[in-house]
Amino acid sequence: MSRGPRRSSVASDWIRRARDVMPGGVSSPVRAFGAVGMEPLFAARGEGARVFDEAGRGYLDYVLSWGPLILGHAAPPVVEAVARAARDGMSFGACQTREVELAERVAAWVPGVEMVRFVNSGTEATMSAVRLARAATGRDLILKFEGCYHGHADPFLIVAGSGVATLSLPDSPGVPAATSGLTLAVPYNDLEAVDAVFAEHGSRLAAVIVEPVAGNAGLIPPREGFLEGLRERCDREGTLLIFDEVMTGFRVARGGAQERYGVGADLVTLGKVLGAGLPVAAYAGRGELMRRVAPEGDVYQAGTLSGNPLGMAAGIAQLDELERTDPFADLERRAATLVDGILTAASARGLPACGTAVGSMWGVYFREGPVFDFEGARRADTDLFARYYRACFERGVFFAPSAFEAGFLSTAHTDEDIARTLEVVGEALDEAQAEARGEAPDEMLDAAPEGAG
Ligand code: KE4
Repeated sequence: MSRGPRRSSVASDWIRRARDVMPGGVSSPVRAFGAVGMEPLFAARGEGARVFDEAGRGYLDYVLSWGPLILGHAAPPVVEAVARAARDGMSFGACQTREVELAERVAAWVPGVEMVRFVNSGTEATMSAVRLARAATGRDLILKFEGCYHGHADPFLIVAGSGVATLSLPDSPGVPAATSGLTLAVPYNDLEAVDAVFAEHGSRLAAVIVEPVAGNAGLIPPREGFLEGLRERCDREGTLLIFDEVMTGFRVARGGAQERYGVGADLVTLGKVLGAGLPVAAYAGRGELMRRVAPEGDVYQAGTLSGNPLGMAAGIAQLDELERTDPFADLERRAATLVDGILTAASARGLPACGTAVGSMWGVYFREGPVFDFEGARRADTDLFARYYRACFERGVFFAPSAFEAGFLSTAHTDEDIARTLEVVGEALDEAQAEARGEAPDEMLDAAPEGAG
């Protein structure tokens, strides 16, 4: 298959203008494409499994807004629901029935959830859950895992994953030692390291916060017994277990990781799929804990746009469509087909690679497997990844522009899309190997801008 056309000069002009008025030209660092040495994509519109740039080129999209778009771009039920809600008003700063309807759906879908508080981002959800855990236990320390990313609030920027890892940032400047000193971090999947923390600090630990499937260091599933082990240790010490399901919620199973692995958390944070692309997130749990939150309780947390009517409408529409179609098994099958195909393509070229799919989240590392923690993820070949990434993108496949991110899949991705993607992956690996041998890629063909994906 021919390579896609050269990036348009239109994009370069927008990137220059963006960088004049926005740090790095982006609203979030992971969008900058820095780790893959490219100018960022400017998305003009999306349709099903594809996103289109400002020159009208289409790309098969496996980023899907970093997870929210499980039905694909501009899914009709979601768009119609949001349009209807918008015609009734953009925001009220008052109660409205849609909040109740979405909260009831979350309580029905997510194991162990009796009450929900909506917020506007995953970061807000995790920082509020930690505040609640500290209030409920009267303790200050939290334990997180290296490579896990729980948003950009100060307590979490400790050996974090996602953009922090992508940019090889140290623990971010601006986080006071007094704050970072309250967060402990140990390797993911390492219960011995957890035991050491509990032995020394157990009585001061308010919460263990974990991504039940680590999706911000590539994709690292929990080892057998890891999540159960966290549950046991938290029960023993009176520490609360927070599952950060912003990424796994409504994606690794209908009821998220709690359902998939049969391990109950005390608090769950949710986002992404919950808002279908609008800024909706939540923290949730059993009533006895959640009733501590103001105004019923004394733990303060608030938000001007929390429970926004458009976001609520989007979330209801997306969850109702997932309820109607129950696509989870089919999504997992397709994600597994994609990963197996990438691993087969790498192996056929003598390239070490490992990876897996959990539900419709997936990840591949260019290194011998398996990968159990962040240290292992960081030993993947990021140079090969960058060459492979650029070659895939030029052929119309948009993966996350970092080796430290999970990929996603939507119900809009067809078997033909997966097959086309695997064709591109093979060509991209050939090109990446040729470049590594010092053979310049052949000139990009200036195909018509009808869209490469
Ligand atoms: P936000 O504050 O970005 O809405 O959510 C933070 C967050 C919390 N918990 C988990 C498990 C998450 O994955 C995230 C955000 N994920 C990243 C991508 N890996 C968002 C992309 C970005 O930073 O732009």
